Amino acid sequence: MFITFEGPEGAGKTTQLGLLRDRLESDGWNVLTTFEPGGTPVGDAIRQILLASDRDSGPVARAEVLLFAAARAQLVDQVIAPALRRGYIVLCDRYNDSTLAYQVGGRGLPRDQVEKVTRFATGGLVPDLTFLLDLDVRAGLARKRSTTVDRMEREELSFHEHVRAEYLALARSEPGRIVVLDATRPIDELAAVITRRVIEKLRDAG
Ligand code: Z5A
Repeated sequence: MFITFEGPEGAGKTTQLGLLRDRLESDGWNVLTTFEPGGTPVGDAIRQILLASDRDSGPVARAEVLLFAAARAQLVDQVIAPALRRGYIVLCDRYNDSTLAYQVGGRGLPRDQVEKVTRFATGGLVPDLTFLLDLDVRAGLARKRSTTVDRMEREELSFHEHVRAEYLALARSEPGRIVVLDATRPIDELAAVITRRVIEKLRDAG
């Protein structure tokens, strides 16, 4: 089973992914966790280009999509697909929906073209379940601003508002896959809801 965590910066994706991994492992499941962009040597190098460069010297919007897609192709072929074949539950911090939210919603690139690129990168691998941790943009950035600020986080507030709106539109268009959660709820409450949904899904899958 392939499960992804999505949402704006500081929404609590990494926190919830770790809690779900611990719970599933304690129940005896084999779990593999990974993240984007990164998770492979090529992906980690691409991450440096994407997040470390400043606004002027960094990739243009079309190059940005292609770099995220290249990192994802490596991750799918070298990490995610092999783990799924071995019967692992794979938990991934960000995936295709991030590209649609940030590069279509935030950057304004054409949806049909970005969808084709992401489909090519993943070979059509779609998550079985996605948790979208939805959070007011200012609240998310405030949670993050105490640490190092990367190139995407330096974008205008309106960019992040568009990202959030795109995420919510995606969730409306795929209610069977994307579960929207209010990320202001306490960490343990969110973890309980997420665990319940995953256990239901595992039971449905037999
Ligand atoms: N990006 C893109 O543009 N296109 C793509 O295709 C992909 C990515 C794949 C990756 O950043 C950047 O790349 C990201 C999108 C873009 N842009 N930005 N900006 P990243 O991987 O370095 O980081 P991130 O994914 O944006 O965020 P994060 O740091 O991993 O945040 P998080 O995982 O959502 O949150 P967290 O680390 O679990 O928690 C943050 C803090 O909040 C921490 O102090 C927690 O203790 C606290 N927290 C967590 N949950 C709660 C609750 N429920 N209440 C209160 N406090 C909480």
